[in-house]
Amino acid sequence: MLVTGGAGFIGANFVEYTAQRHPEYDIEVLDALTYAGNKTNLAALADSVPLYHGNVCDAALVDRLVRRADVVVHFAAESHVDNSLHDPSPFLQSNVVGTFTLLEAVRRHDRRLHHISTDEVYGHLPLDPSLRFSESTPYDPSSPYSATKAASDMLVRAWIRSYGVAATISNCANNYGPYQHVEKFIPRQITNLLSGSRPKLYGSGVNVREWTHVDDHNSAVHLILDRGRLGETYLIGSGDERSNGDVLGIILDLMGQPADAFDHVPDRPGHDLRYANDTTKLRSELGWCPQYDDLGAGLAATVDWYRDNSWWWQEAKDAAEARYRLLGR
Ligand code: NAD
Ligand code: TDX
Repeated sequence: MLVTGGAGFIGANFVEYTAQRHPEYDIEVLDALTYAGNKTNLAALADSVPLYHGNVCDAALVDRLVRRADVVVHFAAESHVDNSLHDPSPFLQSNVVGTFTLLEAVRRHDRRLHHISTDEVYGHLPLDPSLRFSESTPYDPSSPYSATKAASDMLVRAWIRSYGVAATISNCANNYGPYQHVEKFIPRQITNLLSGSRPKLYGSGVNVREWTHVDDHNSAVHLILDRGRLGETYLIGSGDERSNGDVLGIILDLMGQPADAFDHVPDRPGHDLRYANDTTKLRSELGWCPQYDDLGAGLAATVDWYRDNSWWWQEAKDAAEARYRLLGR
């Protein structure tokens, strides 16, 4: 199994999950080790999981690695909305050209591909809880990040239809858990508090996300690899929707801070109001069921992980906050 982006947040958790629960796979990782990739994420598996430091846009390297794999799981991407608003160009390269490069190698060597994507490709929803995205919701991306993920999904769909590539796609809701980069909402607030700064809430904090533990995302990916129908798209999400203000409230409480110990900062331009996925297809066809059904407990474990691993995030934190200062957030 070739895992692209396996040194990033979800990819590293996926490699660890696969090594522990699916020993039938020999795993190789291709990762460019951008600011978001960290080879220490795979240190415990260094003897059994080779890490190739390279770019998914490098056609010769990708060809070589895809040729000797049976299955490719494609996580590699630029993943942060705020960065895409500041400078979209690496998103076009890694997310669009990178997926194209991988698809061409998969097509040449007739390999099985699973493409990891996001529910952000569908745009956003009003706060009405009866409305959810489904696999047939029209694409309507808001940010440069989601536009490039939408483009990558469209390429995969076209390669399936035109060339018969053996691929599946999943679009997951927001993930949380260990190894998440400190630029993202939950780790940013936890590490702000651990370093004596105040959390930063965009706008009024009413925006809603469907928080899904990274291991639940990865269990869904394995079900799709094992039993998903080729050519199909599956939505993934826990069903646990919370406003950003509510999530921040839980973190403040867990960390022994008063409920008002945070700052409102200027809103993200084009900020999507709500994401929520109808996961009936994944649950009824493949029997998926999330194991992390208590966000408070999941967040408590995540707080402990960041508290115990400040060596892992300290340098990245300083760089991420310097980027946020440029954005005024
Ligand atoms: P991340 O930013 O933590 O990790 C991305 C990894 O990809 C890093 O290791 C980085 O070095 C690598 N990478 C980036 N560009 C590359 C390139 N050109 N060539 C090779 N490697 C490259 O991201 P993440 O949060 O782990 O997201 C992984 C995937 O899951 C992405 O495709 C993202 O769109 C998708 N996704 C993320 C979430 C979420 O909540 N984080 C939700 C749904 C879908
Ligand atoms: O400091 C912050 N304050 C804040 O209020 C940050 C960093 C974020 N926010 C808000 C913006 C969002 O409404 O929190 C919410 C979550 O923000 P992010 O962690 O940046 O995630 P989001 O923009 O929802 O996108 C995430 O989920 C879908 C991932 O980053 C994407 O890779 C994934 O596709």
